[in-house]
Amino acid sequence: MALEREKHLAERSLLTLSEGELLELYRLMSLIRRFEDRVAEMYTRGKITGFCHLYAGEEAVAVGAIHALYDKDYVISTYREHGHCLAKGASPDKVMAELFGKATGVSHGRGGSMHLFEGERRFMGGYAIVGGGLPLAAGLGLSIHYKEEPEIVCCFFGDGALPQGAFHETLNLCSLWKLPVVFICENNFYGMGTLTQRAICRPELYRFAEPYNMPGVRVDGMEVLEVYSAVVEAAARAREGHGPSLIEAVTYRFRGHSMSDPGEYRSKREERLWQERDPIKRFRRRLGERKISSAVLDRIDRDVDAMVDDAVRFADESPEPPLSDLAKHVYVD
Ligand SMILES: Cc1ncc(C[n+]2csc(CCOP(=O)(O)OP(=O)(O)O)c2C)c(N)n1
Ligand SMILES: [Mg+2]
Repeated sequence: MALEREKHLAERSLLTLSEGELLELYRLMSLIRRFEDRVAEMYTRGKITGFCHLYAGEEAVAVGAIHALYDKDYVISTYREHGHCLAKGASPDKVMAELFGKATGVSHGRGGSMHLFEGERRFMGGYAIVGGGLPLAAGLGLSIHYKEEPEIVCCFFGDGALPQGAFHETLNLCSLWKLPVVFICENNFYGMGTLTQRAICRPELYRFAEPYNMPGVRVDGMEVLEVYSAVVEAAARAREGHGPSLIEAVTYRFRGHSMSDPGEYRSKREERLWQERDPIKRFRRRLGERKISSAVLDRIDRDVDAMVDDAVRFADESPEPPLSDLAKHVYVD
């Protein structure tokens, strides 16, 4: 599925990344999976309400891509953004507290699941409007370009954003002005219950890069190192002033579109086939090739479990935002 060159680069990353970095990639994917599992549980128990879209199955995309960035680079995402926010280094305590609507949350309890924002980590938000992050990414890129700063922007969006005018306008302008943006389309084959091929006129989404005069590649979004390698290249290109790139990461969400979607439009067989490609299990096997033992990985899983337990406790015990703060943190001062 992915282009041969991307596979080759991923092989090289397995050899060249340090053991510490490989373990960090594993830790973050494990953290996101366990975090999302607990979010589902807390939602069912009524601790989290409102719209809530989980990222389980897609962890390799956020983790691989964000590992290829510097801390100061910007990330902007969609309403399925818990994973991106955690991969960008936000505290699980503060993300969970946001989902609980508590004052200690990353958005002070004002945003909830779809509107995480962590300015200090340069995580520039989740957005409920499909395609809503794309023009904002162009704005961030323009600001960096104007101020001659060294950072870049990494913009995640779903396949559902491709037919939007905002996608086309943004790619055109970013290419024309050579803005430092890496566009990552998370193609999980569905926009809510609609198959991509029923909504978009061509199946190879990365080829939408061509009319906008930028490189486009497709990577296996269930292989963290493939995503990482592709973003390393695209980020270098953006940073050197050569403009944006489009990366299509082919992936799959393991749960329904949102917590209220039983996902009846997908066959059990299809779901099982993708479960077999679970990015975390696959990466465990790859780490075996680097002689990293499963005992080490099991220990990471246990540490992550404890961290997520702490996050739930922190969120549960945190205060609600007081009524006196109702108008605070809503607009920038
Ligand atoms: C402009 C706009 N139109 C419609 C919706 C309703 N809506 C919410 S999610 C969604 C599907 C988006 O799918 P995709 O971009 O593939 O992201 P995924 O959920 O698969 O991660 C739609 C149509 C919306 N939020 N915004
Ligand atoms: Mg989709």
